[in-house]
Amino acid sequence: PITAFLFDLDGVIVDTAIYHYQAWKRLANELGFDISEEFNERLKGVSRTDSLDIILEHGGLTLPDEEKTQLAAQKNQWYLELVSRMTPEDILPGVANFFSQVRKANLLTAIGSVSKNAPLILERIGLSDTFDAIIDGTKISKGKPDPEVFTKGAAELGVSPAECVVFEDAVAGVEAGRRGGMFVVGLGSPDVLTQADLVAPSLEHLSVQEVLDRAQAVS
Ligand code: G16
Ligand code: MG
Repeated sequence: PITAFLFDLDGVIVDTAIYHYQAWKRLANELGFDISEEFNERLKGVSRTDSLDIILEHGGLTLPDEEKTQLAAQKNQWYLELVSRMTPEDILPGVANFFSQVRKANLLTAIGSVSKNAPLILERIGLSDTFDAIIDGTKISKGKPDPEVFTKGAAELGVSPAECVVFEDAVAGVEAGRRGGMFVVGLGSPDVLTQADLVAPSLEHLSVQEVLDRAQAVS
């Protein structure tokens, strides 16, 4: 049976994806090129250093590690300026309602985010005490699409991967959940999240029962 739900943070519970995009775009612009929203899909769920590598390659730049460290720090500073203004009102539509269904169903919950800023964001939006486990960028060595962030979440909850459902908005995150042996709900466009077991536009468009029925049908 399904006993646990593992949630990505950025793009699933809050729309920090837009802030990441704004900060990376600003960095690219300073380096003399631009990134599009379509290009940005490749950065979702990908670690800070891997994202920078993808952006630099896109701009045709090769830089020494020292400079890359500096650029990543600059991006994070801009990103934190945007994040520091967040409040519980930034929680995405449908999340509160979905979580109250999750509680009624007695499911275990975890956050699976590769962001090192995940605890700060959870604090800003008032959800620090909502989850049974929080796996963030400081607890993992491999970012998505590696399954580590979700397999660690399952381990910390004391459940097997087959008992878990992953909720993800990113191509890399969907792949991570699938590689971890979990049922994956993609939140976004079915044209983008082609590997997901089930796709909905957002948590607002899903009920817990519907997810459990679909996940249990394949297990
Ligand atoms: C998030 C974002 C990524 C970001 C990564 C690292 O992952 O989707 O765009 O690059 O975290 O974040 P930070 O620079 O804050 O450590 P997730 O797993 O929450 O979607
Ligand atoms: Mg995400």
